[in-house]
Amino acid sequence: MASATTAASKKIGDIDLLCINTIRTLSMDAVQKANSGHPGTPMALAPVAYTLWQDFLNYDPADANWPNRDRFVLSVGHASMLLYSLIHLTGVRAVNEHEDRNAPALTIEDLQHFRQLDSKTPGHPEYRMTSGVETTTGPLGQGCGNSVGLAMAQRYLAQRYNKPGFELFNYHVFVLAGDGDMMEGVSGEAASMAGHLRLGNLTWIYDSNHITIEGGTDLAFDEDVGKRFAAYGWDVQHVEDANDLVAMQEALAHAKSVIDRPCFIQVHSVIGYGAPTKAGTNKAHGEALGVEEIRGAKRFYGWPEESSFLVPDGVYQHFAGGIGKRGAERRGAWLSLLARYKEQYPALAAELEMMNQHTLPAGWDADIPSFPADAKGLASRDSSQKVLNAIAPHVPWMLGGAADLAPSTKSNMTFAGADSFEADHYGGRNLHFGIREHAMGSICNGLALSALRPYGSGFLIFSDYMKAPIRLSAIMELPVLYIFTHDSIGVGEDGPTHQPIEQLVSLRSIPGMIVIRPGDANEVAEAWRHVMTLKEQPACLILSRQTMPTLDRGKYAPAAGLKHGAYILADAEGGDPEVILMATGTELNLAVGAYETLKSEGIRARVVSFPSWELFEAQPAEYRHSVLPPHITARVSIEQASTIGWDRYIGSSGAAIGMHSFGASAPLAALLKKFGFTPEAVVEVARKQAGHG
Ligand SMILES: Cc1ncc(C[n+]2csc(CCOP(=O)(O)OP(=O)(O)O)c2C)c(N)n1
Repeated sequence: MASATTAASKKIGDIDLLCINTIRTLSMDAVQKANSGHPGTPMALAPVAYTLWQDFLNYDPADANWPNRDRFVLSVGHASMLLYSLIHLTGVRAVNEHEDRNAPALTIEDLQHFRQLDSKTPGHPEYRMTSGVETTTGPLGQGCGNSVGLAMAQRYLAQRYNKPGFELFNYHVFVLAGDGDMMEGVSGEAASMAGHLRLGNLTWIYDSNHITIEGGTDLAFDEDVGKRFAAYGWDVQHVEDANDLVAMQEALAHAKSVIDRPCFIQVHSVIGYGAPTKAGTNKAHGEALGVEEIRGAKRFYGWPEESSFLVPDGVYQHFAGGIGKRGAERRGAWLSLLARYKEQYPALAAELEMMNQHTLPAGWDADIPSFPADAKGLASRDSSQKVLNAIAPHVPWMLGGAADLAPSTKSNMTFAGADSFEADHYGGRNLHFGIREHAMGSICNGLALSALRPYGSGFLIFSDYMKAPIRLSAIMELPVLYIFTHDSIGVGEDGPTHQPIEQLVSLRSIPGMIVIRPGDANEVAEAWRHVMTLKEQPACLILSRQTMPTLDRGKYAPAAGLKHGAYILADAEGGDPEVILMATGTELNLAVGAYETLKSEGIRARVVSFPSWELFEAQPAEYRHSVLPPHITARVSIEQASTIGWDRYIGSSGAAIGMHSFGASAPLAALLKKFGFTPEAVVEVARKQAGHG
């Protein structure tokens, strides 16, 4: 254990205690009024959070978006009232688009509407809903994972944009985490990576209160967490009593002084501190304390027992004179630094502007290749790599990597200067997540929260390992790009453990997620062209390991149709189609082959390339009906995945060629035959649909 260095610890006075008890009682009162929530942890951690915010956090409540602000992540999202109380008491101003800008982010009335419909104080902190909330937390461990992305972003920004005399980015990332966070695997993955990357700008404060929902942590958890973090390469300190403000100040001062490794502060606290019968028990964790218990706690704090939502005189002013004053000074100095930076480094300043506005530089897509028709073609993972490397040099704030699969997912940036992001080179753009899919997703969210454009890649099958952060990208409306390859039974000999079946429909079922499975190299190019313009939506690119022909776009419709989600690739001649064939990815070529055969037999068919359900659903009904006319009910979908969902497009009488079981380990040709993905099988189904069977 590293010893705490001496800090410039200030004297603790009555006003400090008054502020702390205000946080505690606001939290208790809000949970009581809602009759729902988690009072115990805010009561226990109020002194810790107070010390951090009031004495350390470089944060200007007047601008919660200031790019160089220290980040505070409440990974124990269930203790949301702790954060809401701080946002209110420090006078954070609203900055989100839908909010009344510059009004207080949270008023006392907002605290009184805790957990109510449309309130700004939902059960768990939600990014974009409440200014001052840096990330959505609640699923335990995610805040920890996000924080590593936030810290990596600072390191990248500092490396690229800081110049002698211009330290534009030097912020620190602080996390409050609990036993639940420490038990979740994602925090271990993320901590291991943070230790490897020697992220000295990251501090996790671990609230060790030995209580979770079922009771004592000894029911399930007895390792020495501090030793684990020491083994990860973190600096580890202990604070024996969460109420010891001096010890907390010293620990935080030490954490800020350590610059070559992340810091871990294990704080010992009593959940529900001050509650007469529930303190130190799981009864203080997740329910309102009850009127009598609250009275008793208030008595213990020396608080008026009958008061409710009381903010005593002097509390707002005290915060204003601490975090408020310090933040305003720091931000003021930073803004003048930025003004001088703009004069001296106009090109870099312009980059920062674009990055923060989520716009793209002129000509960002100028080098995207157009792929000539080719019967053999190439795997979509390969065309994707070409397109990625045509775009990324133009967008220096785009960073990404894989969970140890970059040679397979073809997600490496290969141009000069792309390099690897490592502890001795934070300017690298290729991220090596190691075999840590869950942390990869969570870190990508942290990078996107920092206005960078991240991508993470892996095999589609392992998207299951990172479903929670993928879902959170969508909830937070973050433009994270997920590149998933090896997208079907086409994986062949690796067998059912590696062959995705239900993953595609599962990703498509996430509200707000854009899933694109392009059907040839030019559709891959169009897919990238589209996803790069997304500002508030995550996307999944679903790519193949095996080759697919590059279609002759002189003969078939241009790939630009991809932006509509589905488009007519080839149509019937001489009348309405007798059957519509819809396909995605590698199966598009099967549809085209079947179309040509049917044509030679005099059967009128239409091929609809259908790379993205979500983009298609966003089209006006008129367009959708032009592609899939309601009166043409003979329809076939072809996709090497679960057929669930295709009924939406094939209707009740159509046929879905897809997977109805797990796959198998065998050479691809054998699998295609076994599971019905041959030209003959498709033609037969189509013929039947068209009434010629
Ligand atoms: C991934 C995940 N699993 C389960 C939960 C449900 N849950 C919320 S709080 C909690 C217990 C957390 O214990 P701890 O971190 O010690 O918090 P404290 O009791 O100190 O408030 C659990 C299991 C969750 N929010 N996220």
